[in-house]
Amino acid sequence: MITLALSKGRIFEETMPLLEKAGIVPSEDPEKSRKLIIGTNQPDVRIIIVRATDVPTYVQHGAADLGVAGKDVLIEHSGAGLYQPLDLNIARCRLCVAAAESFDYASAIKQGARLRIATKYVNSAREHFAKRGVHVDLIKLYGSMELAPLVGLADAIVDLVSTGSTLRANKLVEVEEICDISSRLVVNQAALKMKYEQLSPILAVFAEAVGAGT
Ligand code: PRT
Ligand code: MG
Repeated sequence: MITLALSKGRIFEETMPLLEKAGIVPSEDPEKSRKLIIGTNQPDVRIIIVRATDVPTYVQHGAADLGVAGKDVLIEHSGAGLYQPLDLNIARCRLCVAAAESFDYASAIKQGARLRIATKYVNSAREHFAKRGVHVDLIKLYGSMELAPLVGLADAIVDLVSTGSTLRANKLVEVEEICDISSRLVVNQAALKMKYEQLSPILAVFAEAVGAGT
């Protein structure tokens, strides 16, 4: 049995065309079903539905053989025991620093102010500001980061941006780009050895589909 860990929403949707190329078709739509284990047209392949941030954990411990996770999630997770053979180039966005339109971020930095930064991405944020030599107090949040500068919890946030409409709707502006983000295939290192016969054709189809060759 091969177990693939995916999160609902954009990762599931954007992984589907790749799975279809590998001849794998889920028997249910996770948006409509409440089932967390979904069978496929292949009796020895199943999909488990987990939170996006939990995908690396399931794969690391071998509860899933492979999965798809955002680079944002992988940077925050230790990545131990995970083989990351492919950038699937899906669920693309960028990790940014954003602040209220009314906050003069550039001057604050110039004056050497200590900034309060709210984010779910504490590792990425710590590394970014350390590189820039900016002193920050990091405030860990689990969602809706956009609210923090509006109610005085933080001076700025580190969050993912794709269209920019969430920032605009909350009168925030992007002040720095940290990095581009896309989702990667992650594979349990032990499973890759033990189940090589079953996994390698799937990996080959994925590689071909994203133009990485085989
Ligand atoms: O939503 P939930 O809390 O369940 O979990 P999640 O947010 O971790 O999962 P999900 O499915 O929303 O995101 C899974 C992966 O998709 C992330 O790990 C990213 O790698 C990738 N991705 C791509 C995004 C976005 N684009 C994105 N725009 N993840 C989140 N967003 C959010 C962003 O945080 C912000 O709140 O969308 C909002 C901004 O979008 P725009 O279009 O308004 O700029
Ligand atoms: Mg989300």
